[in-house]
Amino acid sequence: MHFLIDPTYNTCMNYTDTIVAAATSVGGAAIGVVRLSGSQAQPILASIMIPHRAGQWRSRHVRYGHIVAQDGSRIDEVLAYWMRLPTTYTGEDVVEISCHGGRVAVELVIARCIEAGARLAHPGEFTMRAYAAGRIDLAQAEAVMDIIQAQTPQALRQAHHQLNGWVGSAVAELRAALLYELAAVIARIDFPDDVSEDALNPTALRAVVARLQTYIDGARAGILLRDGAQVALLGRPNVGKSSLLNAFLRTNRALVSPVAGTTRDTLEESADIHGIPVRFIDTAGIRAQTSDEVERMGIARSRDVAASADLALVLVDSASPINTEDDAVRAARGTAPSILVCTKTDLLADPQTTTQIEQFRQSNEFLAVVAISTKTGTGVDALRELIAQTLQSGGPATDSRITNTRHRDALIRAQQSVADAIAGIDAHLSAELLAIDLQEAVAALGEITGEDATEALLDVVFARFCIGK
Ligand SMILES: Nc1nc2c(ncn2[C@@H]2O[C@H](COP(=O)(O)OP(=O)(O)OP(=O)(O)O)[C@@H](O)[C@H]2O)c(=O)[nH]1
Ligand SMILES: [Mg+2]
Repeated sequence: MHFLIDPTYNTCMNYTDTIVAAATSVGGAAIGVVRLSGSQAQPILASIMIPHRAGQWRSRHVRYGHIVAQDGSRIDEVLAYWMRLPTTYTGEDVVEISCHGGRVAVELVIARCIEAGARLAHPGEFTMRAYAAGRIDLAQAEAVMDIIQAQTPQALRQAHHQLNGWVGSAVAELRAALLYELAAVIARIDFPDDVSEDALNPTALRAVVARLQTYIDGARAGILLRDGAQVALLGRPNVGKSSLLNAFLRTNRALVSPVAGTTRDTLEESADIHGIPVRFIDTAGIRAQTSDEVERMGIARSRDVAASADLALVLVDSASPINTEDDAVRAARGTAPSILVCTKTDLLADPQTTTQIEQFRQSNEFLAVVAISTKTGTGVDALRELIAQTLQSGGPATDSRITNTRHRDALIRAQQSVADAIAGIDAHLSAELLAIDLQEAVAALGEITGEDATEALLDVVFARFCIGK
């Protein structure tokens, strides 16, 4: 069964239609929830369901019965309830029908709702309606999606905090401070004789810049928690990269062997590292030179991974001499922050390597130097801890972190505009020019919560959603 999406759909549409979609993922589950929203939600339910007990439909009262076809034949056995507006998710009348979770049952119930007057919802349309009704702001709408896609409990907590509206409150405070200054600037434009230049207050604007900086600084940690981080395992062949990947995952995911060059291609797996969703990338051992074409391709890929990683783990074998291959690895690692991981510490240490590791420890080349043995497990937990600390460094200890690159970019633009306004005040620029800078800052902040969101921006935000959200 296929439901066509209206290609002319855009976020400017009005919301007179009653929409329907599966709120749960379809297929194989005990229960599937079909949700309706709109003025006809309750009449549609009343027209397609025969409740087991006779009686009135009452808001927020669950009823048991059957969804039936037009000829009265039963489609599925359900529990259903209707919630009267306005304190519903969308701010409209909402109906939820819990039917059986099989694909056919859910699709037939949806088809019956459509037959009775509903229209299939567009991706994100329920949340879009919640936003349009003023139930949530744009940052909260995005948090709904983040909750659904959270990869770790900490990421979920962070998304819940955003859904609770801290971003909206923070943005409102900053906007209020800017609007206050903007009012002074506009007063000076309108009444240049009555309002002196001294009425413009760069100190208050500097406080806004500093506050914006705090949020921008914390964003890296917040975004990593939401989107996950990429950590590359780099090292010459046989150094123990795949063994370390397996230790992180606590499974034998990657092939491990004493043969140098066992891993030929990159291998990616995710793990929860102290709440951060980390994607570990095991790579082909990097050699200075090789005549094997496939190995060369693998090494090229390792270099690409190293270049794009958020963090590189550079492995050296503490039981054998450091050689030119190790130098090639260090040269290949790109600009990502890196941790030196000395492997196989259960074996007898190579004295020359021990000296060189000590030199690395003294230099600033690596963020840290850690000794591990995947054979005994020594140091692996400490390394996990260090990875988490490194990825979260600079982030605030609270959940009030910016988690979204869209928000961070808007904060950076707002900060630049405020900085321009401060420079303008210092340079005695005209009030008209200062007003433009401050208006731009206010607008950039408004994009975050949706006050100044354009239709195109809303389309981009809601395009991430799936049908039924
Ligand atoms: N004694 C000891 N041996 C280890 C340790 N870690 C790895 N090894 C051994 O070192 C060899 C190579 O390990 P791998 O994990 O396959 O090394 P790799 O870096 O992935 O190697 P390539 O895929 O060839 O680049 C295997 O025989 C492992 O059993 C360790 O901590 N202690
Ligand atoms: Mg390997």
